[in-house]
Amino acid sequence: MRTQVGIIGAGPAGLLLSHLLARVGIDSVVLETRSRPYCEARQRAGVLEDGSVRLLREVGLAERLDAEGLEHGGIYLQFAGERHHIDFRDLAGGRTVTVYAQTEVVKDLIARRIADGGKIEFEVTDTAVSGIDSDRPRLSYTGADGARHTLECDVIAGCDGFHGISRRAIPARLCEINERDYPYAWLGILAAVPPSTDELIYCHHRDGFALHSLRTPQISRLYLQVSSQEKIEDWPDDRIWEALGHRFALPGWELREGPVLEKGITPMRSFVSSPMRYGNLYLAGDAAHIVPPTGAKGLNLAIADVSVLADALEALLLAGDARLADAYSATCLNRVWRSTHFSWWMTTMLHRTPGADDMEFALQESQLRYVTTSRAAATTLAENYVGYPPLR
Ligand code: RFL
Ligand code: PHB
Repeated sequence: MRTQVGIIGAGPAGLLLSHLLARVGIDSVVLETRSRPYCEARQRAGVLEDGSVRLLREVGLAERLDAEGLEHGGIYLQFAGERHHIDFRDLAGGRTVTVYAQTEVVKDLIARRIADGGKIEFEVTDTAVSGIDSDRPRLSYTGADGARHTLECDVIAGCDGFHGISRRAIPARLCEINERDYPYAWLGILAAVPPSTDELIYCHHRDGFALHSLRTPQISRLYLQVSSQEKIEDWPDDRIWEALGHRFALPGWELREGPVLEKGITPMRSFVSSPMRYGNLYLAGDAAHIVPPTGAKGLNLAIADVSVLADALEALLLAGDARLADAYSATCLNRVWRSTHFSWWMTTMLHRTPGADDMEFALQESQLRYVTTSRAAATTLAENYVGYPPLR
């Protein structure tokens, strides 16, 4: 079998890339280890940058996003028993973010690829890449039918997330890895209760960070900082609501509680592997980089990478022009490092490091006070949060 672009992974990066390529007449096949229902239900990100929304709109993927997404013009920062609003519209030239869950982005992408006759193979196993330093790279895998297949490609896109196989196909001696594990994790819940806030609340507290996000007018998404060793079995719903209520407490404001639909613990990590290309293998999204979720950047970086990659592959495969492909890694890494810094900055400003002294707490409060009282500092947060220059 042959295709122009073999794509590993049906997450947001792989699916969007396959859609962008199809629009300019480039054929691709997407291979995915999980089932379609699993991909569509995996709870993850919730915030789309202004540029991500514009891109999805421009390429005809925003019908449900425009109908159901919730546009937010700011966030709240809570610390020292006070809640302050950061007004993105005012500070970032009218730009906003949109709350629309990654589950919905993935559902929209899969439905559209299938409606357009796109090829996605779910439930494959033993995906392997070979010949990436030749002009005939190959992808082999065992299909859901149990048979072994080989796909001959012009290029391969590794969109298989942090635990995928594609990054490891690049010779280790050529990779520069920068990485940091944080000594805490997020316990996240999805709850059947209307949000107690109109915009996200990022909360600094002596017991640790908390975040109030949302999914729909009926469904809330909340996170608590917990230790990295914490087990979800030790967190019955009552204990979670009590900790959330305590951290978010503010006179005259109440946290509404409701049935917990889902809960899980996510580790916090910064990771950048460069370069993002080797021969005819291009990495995109979490396969190349991970940010801690405090800056709401991971999904947006995946979208930005494949937007750059689609343009590069269009020039390369349709016009034989390799300039954008040669610049791919450097172009993406610029944004990746900006997001990596912003995510690290938000994370270290808002979380309690286990064992840290009062000095850390006082420095964080001082930084938060500065961000909420200086227009220059607030603008820095706002323009990073809504995202960097337009993607197209
Ligand atoms: P994904 O979504 O991990 O998709 C990779 C896909 O590849 C498949 N795969 C393979 N397929 C074939 N062969 C193999 N060998 C394979 N190995 C793996 C996997 O099954 C999967 O389907 O990566 P992608 O597309 O790069 O997308 C990245 C985003 O998912 C991620 O960055 C965000 O979810 C991060 N993130 C957030 N990002 C934001 O922009 N805003 C947010 O508000 C936000 N909140 C979050 C987050 C991530 C979180 N967790 C759980 C890590 C909140 C949380 C709690
Ligand atoms: C989410 O809604 O899941 C979410 C929102 C903002 C973040 C991280 C996660 O910074």
